[in-house]
Amino acid sequence: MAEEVKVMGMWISPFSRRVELALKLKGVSYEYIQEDLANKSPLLLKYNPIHKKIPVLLHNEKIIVESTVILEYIDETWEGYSLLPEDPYQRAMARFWVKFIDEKCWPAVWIACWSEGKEQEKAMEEAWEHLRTLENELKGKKFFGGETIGLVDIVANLIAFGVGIIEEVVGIKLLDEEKLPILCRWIEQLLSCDVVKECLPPRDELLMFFQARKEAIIATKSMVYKI
Ligand SMILES: N[C@@H](CCC(=O)N[C@@H](CS)C(=O)NCC(=O)O)C(=O)O
Repeated sequence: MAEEVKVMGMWISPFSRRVELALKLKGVSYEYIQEDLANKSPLLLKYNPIHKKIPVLLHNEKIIVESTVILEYIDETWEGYSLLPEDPYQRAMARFWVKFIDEKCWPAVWIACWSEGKEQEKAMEEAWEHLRTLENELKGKKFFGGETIGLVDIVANLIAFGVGIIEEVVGIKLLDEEKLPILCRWIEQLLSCDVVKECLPPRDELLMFFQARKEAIIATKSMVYKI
């Protein structure tokens, strides 16, 4: 019987792009279901009643939520391309960097992008500190996964895909080639991979999305940190 693999996501979401990229690296065909987060579908609420968020992976009768949990499920379910290394210590280290990106680095980068004035200056310093930590981890390597894209690269798409465009919209420079040459070279290398290109949201649409977000923030004078 043919497998049923579906991804509920949103075109702009780096979290659902993670899942798509992992499935593509594994060579697994899937059906993509676009979710409207402004008007969440009964299916999303049924499949992810706790977080009510995308992405959701549907594999035959199984439902898996939370992107990093989904990535490990994908790695363990389908053979071939490996997202995590073989060695238990290296696997532990990859999971450490995944947590660092999601819990420390990305929140700091996001706040630096969308805050203003003194708060922004402070947030940018914090974001740089975390980005420099990632830069150090990349020293001597092409990807976080070594010679090939691994779990950490997939998770770090957050930084590679959208930050450059947000910088353009809000007029800041976090991913500065002089400050972070290794990280900037990693972004270039990652974004030039064909499989990654297939997962990139259209640049123009992303630019329009973030422009509209900026205007909404200005109009309502509210700083909404949620993506
Ligand atoms: N920790 C979650 C984060 C996913 C997430 O933030 N998804 C956003 C879209 S990018 C969402 O569904 N937001 C809906 C909401 O917050 O109500 C994961 O890694 O899957």
